[in-house]
Amino acid sequence: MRTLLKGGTVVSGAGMKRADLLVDGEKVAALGRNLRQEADRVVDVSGCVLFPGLIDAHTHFDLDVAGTTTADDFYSGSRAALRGGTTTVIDFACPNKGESLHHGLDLWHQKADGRTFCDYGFHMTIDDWNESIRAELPDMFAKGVSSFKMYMTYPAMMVGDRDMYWALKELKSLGGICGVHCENAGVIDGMIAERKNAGELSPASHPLTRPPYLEAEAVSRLLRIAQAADCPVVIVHLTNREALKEVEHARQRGQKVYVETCPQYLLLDESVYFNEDWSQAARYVCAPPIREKAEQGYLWKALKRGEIQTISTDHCSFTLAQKELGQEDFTKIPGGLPGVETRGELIWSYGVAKKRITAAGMCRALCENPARLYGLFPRKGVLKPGSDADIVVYDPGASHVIRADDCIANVDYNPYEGFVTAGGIRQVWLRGNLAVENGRVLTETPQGRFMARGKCSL
Ligand code: DUC
Ligand code: ZN
Repeated sequence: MRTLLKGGTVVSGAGMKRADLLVDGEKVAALGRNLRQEADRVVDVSGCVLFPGLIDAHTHFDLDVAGTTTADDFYSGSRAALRGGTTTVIDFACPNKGESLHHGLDLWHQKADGRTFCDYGFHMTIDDWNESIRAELPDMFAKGVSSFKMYMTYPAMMVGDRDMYWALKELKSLGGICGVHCENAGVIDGMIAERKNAGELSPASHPLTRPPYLEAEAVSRLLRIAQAADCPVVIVHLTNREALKEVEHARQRGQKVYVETCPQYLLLDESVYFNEDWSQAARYVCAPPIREKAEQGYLWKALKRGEIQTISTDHCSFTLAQKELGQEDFTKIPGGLPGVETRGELIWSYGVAKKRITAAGMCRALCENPARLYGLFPRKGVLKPGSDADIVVYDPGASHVIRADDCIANVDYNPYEGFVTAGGIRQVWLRGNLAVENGRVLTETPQGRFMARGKCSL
């Protein structure tokens, strides 16, 4: 089947150009002005902007957290992702401490295979360091897992400085890349104990016990450990200016550092936690917390200057009933927000349309850079002959209001309720198949494929 998408403007990380796009089967076949090749169908996309399918390199589907399981599994989460223009997710496989990486990988395949609507890959969480985990690493690459994750907080998952150093050294020798959750666990623990002793158990205590400087401290420490290991690293979900400064220092020393941020840090501010209505405040609990409004501007500027490479969501959704597990104690509120369904429209509306970043900058942050960073480029992240025909047809002339009621993720609230979009997603194509049109997911059965990924090329 050959499909010609005619009259649109195609975006890449380098810029925008008017071009028709010919799709043959699952692949992009040609790109150019006034293409005349024979096609089985012609789709008029005039006035629309065509992005490569978006990549969300930070999701948590079907994850056990704080005595409960995320509301979205691979089925509902990936369907919501696709509706939002995301044609590839990279989720975090999480073996428990004491379990093997292979066990974690098998478990994540069981959760995802045959149940995922978009293409998908896995990062592997390293939450333990010993000889048998070290010995498992080469096989992870052979099985298509080329990126890893470590935590500097959360007792169930965190690794200490020595183990992080050894793990990074090993990843350096294997050519792997590692994302790290940076927050200072010890001081946060101390601050939480103080709040609890004072009886201050509402969500307002959440941001106060995880201040931005304790994120910056962990970023600084991680980057010194990475310096010792001579290994590139990714700072995931970076939220603030002081943390960015630590990245700048490391880059000045000659280190390779990649930075990810998320829509919640670009668009929301910490006043959400100070709402008198418990349920309103609790729904925003995530780690790191949402920061002061001033931080948003620093993040947008860093994106514009190319100091932040990617915007992912950290989609980790819980229903309002699940959030109530922490009604008596803010530390028991399961942490995380939904986001996978709204990222593309939000970043266009509040980034591109407001001239904070360009369309090419959005394409770099949501498509090209994650594809390069996580070994998917040029199959994903770009529209050129030979790449997968994953396409988002974006209509900049449309507009709608984001409402939880209209969303299909398995959550009964939306952190961006009432946000007005500039433009909207008209169509989403997954490997040459029209998968979403005007907000409706057309495919009834999950068509997503596991993506065995190569090494970082960013
Ligand atoms: N932060 C969250 O809020 N939830 C999931 C994992 C994380 O790092
Ligand atoms: Zn996360």
